[in-house]
Amino acid sequence: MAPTMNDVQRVQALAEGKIQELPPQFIRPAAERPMNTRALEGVKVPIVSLLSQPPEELVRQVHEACCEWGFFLLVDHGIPSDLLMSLQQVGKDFFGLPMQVKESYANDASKGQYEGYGTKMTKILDEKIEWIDYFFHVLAPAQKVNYDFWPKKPESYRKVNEEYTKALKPVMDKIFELLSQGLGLEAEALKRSCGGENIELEMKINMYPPCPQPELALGVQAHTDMSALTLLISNDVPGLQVWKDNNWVAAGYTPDALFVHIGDQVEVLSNGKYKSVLHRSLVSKDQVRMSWAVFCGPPHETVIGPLPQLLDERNPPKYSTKTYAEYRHRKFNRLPQ
Ligand SMILES: O=C(O)CCC(=O)C(=O)O
Ligand SMILES: [Fe+2]
Repeated sequence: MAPTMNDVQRVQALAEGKIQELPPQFIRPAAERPMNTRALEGVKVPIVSLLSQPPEELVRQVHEACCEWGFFLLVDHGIPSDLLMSLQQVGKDFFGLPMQVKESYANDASKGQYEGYGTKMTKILDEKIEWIDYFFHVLAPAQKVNYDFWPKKPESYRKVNEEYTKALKPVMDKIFELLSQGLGLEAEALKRSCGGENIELEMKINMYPPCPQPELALGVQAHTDMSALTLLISNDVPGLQVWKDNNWVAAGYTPDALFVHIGDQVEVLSNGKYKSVLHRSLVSKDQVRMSWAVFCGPPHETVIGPLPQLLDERNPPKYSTKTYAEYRHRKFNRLPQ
């Protein structure tokens, strides 16, 4: 039977119960525990300034970061600091509302309603749960937005999120352009392949409450994003780690930086030139970590495969071509792509 609202144990509620020990369903197997898999010290993730000059240098930096890491921090992106602060404030205010109010936004995956307030559940008995609650909704395009799913409190939630979407879109466009140019393609190539102006933006607010035994748990387990690109900001509590050359590397916290993740669809389109970055997030003993991830992905009916311009006899396709809907289905059900 599908879980009803009342069976879902929110991680935030569990954390507020001041438990001393982590319940067993959150305890990771030894090989995944942050205490046994520490991030390499002294290695830093790439940082790219959008003001880097000349333009070829900017293309080169993004290309190198995405070939080697599939990830970089973007600074000087032009999104005002106070807008980033407001986005964080309205998200924080929502999670500060009484549980009963938050539950009125509960999602219901069993009915195909993915938007709303959620906690990841698992149907697999020995699979571990992540130490996280989240809020998920569509930001764009306008015809796919359903404001019924958005938080109505705080009142400025909608206005701030709309402003953020408006400010983020040109940054997303610029990143797609730079990525396309780095592959020797025309600037519009990658975005056009992801549906052009119909590209879908989804907001996921991740809320990681303080965790009694953070060394045994994960906020989000190691994964790659299904999207084409993910653009994320976080509060000042570090936690994100990215996988590079068989080690975890901490992304740290850089004020106002946008964390840019290459997702699976750009890896496929680029025929593996750009890496979809494997990443995970850790939790803290006494601080709330929050992050705001915007997943940028093609409309589900879009057919995605290695771009023909990148293929020749020496570069055969490394990935199969399929709709994004089919890709998602296979990923969710852990079927081979
Ligand atoms: O919180 C983070 O920094 C990462 C979250 C994440 O990977 C995701 O939501 O897909
Ligand atoms: Fe992710």
